[in-house]
Amino acid sequence: DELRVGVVGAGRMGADHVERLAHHILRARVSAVVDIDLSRAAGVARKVPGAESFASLEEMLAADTVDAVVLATPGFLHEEALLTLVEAGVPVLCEKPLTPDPDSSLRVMKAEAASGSQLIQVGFMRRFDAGYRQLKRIIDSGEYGKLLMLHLQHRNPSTPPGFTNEMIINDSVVHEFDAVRFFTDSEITSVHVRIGRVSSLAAAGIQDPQHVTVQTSSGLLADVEIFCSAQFGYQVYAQATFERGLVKIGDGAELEITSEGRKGTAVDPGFVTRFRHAYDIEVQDWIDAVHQGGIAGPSAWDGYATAACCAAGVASQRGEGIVDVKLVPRPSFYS
Ligand code: ISE
Repeated sequence: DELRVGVVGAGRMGADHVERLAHHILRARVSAVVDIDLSRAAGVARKVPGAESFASLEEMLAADTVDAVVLATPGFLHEEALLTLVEAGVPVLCEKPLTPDPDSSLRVMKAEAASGSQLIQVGFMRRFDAGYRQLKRIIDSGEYGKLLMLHLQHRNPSTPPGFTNEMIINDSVVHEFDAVRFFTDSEITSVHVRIGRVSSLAAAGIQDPQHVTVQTSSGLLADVEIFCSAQFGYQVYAQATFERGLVKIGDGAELEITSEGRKGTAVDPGFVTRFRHAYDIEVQDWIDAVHQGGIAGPSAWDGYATAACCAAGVASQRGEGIVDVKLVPRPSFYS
């Protein structure tokens, strides 16, 4: 009883998910790889016995070779693909973001709710990271008292070609928006983005680093240093301040080496390695849930709510100061 999974988008994340599904995930196999660049799809599919390649989602669906889909195309292509998949009743693990803006996320949410079943899980993989889960458990247990503040740091070595200043919010800080919502079980009500000193090493048009402050409906303040041109490697840290203690996560380094007058640990090169285990758990839990007819993680509501935070963040980045996040009431379908 293996699920036949089609991976749509054969770029960095798509290819990584194909490799994961082929070698690390139980009760699933890759049956199709789709990319608008058919030779790229074929290049990835070739590594998996039995996987076919297609140049479009429609061609893959017409061939009737998939039970579920991992959507790993760029975010601006998600809405159309999600509407097609929901219409066809195909479960989908959609890489973040759900869609790039709240209006398109709302359209996707409405189509899903109308279909009557939760078909969409959004790929906020940090919720499956061991450190994130431990911190969430500590917050929920109350063992150090009430959570008072979150200090988050998110650093990438450099920005890929085509990365824009808005993508610092929409592509990168979107993870912190989801993390704050995950940790606090409350929605973000305002976002403030400030830009101070800019690195001379940032790509043209990128104002890096940026400082983001959010507040939640439960009053909590969280701040984020986002720095996408940090040069040295990849880091994602969180420090939680409680009434009676501090908890820090993110330094999952396994080896500390002392040699030649220095003591240190390796820095991850990027998110594919840093969150490898989180992606593995995310995909396995999703496959298991799809076998049972459901999802096992962030829903289209989480995709919509974070898209609304991003819209506020980009407005603030453009100089609008503290911008309120306005959400439609949460449909009972997502409660
Ligand atoms: C990228 O799209 C991701 O999702 C990574 O997790 C994040 O660290 C990076 O900043 C984004 O560009």
